[in-house]
Amino acid sequence: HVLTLPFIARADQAANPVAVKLLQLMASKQSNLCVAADVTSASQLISLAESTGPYVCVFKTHIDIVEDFSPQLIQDLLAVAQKHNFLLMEDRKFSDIGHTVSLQYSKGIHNISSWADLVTVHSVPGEGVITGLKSAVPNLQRGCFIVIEMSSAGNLTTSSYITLSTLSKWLSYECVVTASMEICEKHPDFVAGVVCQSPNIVQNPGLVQLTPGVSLDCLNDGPLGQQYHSPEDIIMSRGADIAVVGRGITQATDPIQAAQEYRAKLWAVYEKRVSS
Ligand code: 5BU
Repeated sequence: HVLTLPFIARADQAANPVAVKLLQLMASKQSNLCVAADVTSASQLISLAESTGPYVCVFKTHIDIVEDFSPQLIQDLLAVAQKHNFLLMEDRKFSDIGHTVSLQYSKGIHNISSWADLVTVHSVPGEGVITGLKSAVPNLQRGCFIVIEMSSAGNLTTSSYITLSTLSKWLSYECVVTASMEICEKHPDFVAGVVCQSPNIVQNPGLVQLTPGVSLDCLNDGPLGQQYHSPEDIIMSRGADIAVVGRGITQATDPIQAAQEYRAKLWAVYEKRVSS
């Protein structure tokens, strides 16, 4: 079963080269922590990468929120990623037609494809969104994560609370999951994994499950809609391979200590999972 297979064994079964590298580095670094670096200045971004870098497998950015963005920031980010051995994920959630996403990926001031090992993409536009992204990076080792379920309250991708009266909602949800997984299977060279909240969506051991909405202290962020779960819940019950932690680390009094604590707790639950 996927959930009890160690990351290192799954690396042999991954088809996307970034997924192979990711699973190997998770095993060697003993980290299944991704920090969500939702900060708005270049200096904050670099200092967060420097301080949390030793404890993370993936450093996730929203590069379009950085107010003083410059190409130098990317050079600095790449240097820190190399120094601390983590991958860069731009959480762009591409969601347009293939031609447009290929431009959004490889053009503009952020030139995402030139530096981000991984990007996120919505499956809503259909397969063309993947073909479009792929066409922009014919000679680069890049990968994507397909967003299948979101963590926010009231999102339209949930199958929870199934009753007879919500059967049609459930059926349409099942179709979205199935169709999204079909896209994954059709593009194994480019798809590294999925972003979701439930176990059993990922059946292929070569795909990685990334799950946001993790906090040791909070249950939600009020009207903004985020919903949090504990490391135990996210790794054991929800099937996450990698847990995404943003404010739990970035807004902690001591982000280094918080990153160490989240890494240790998340890794301990993973070890429990594979030994069960
Ligand atoms: P937080 O501070 O731990 O709530 O940040 C969560 C991060 O994960 C943030 O960067 C979001 O963009 C990202 N995210 C999410 O929270 N929920 C989702 O379903 C997806 C991404 Br997809």
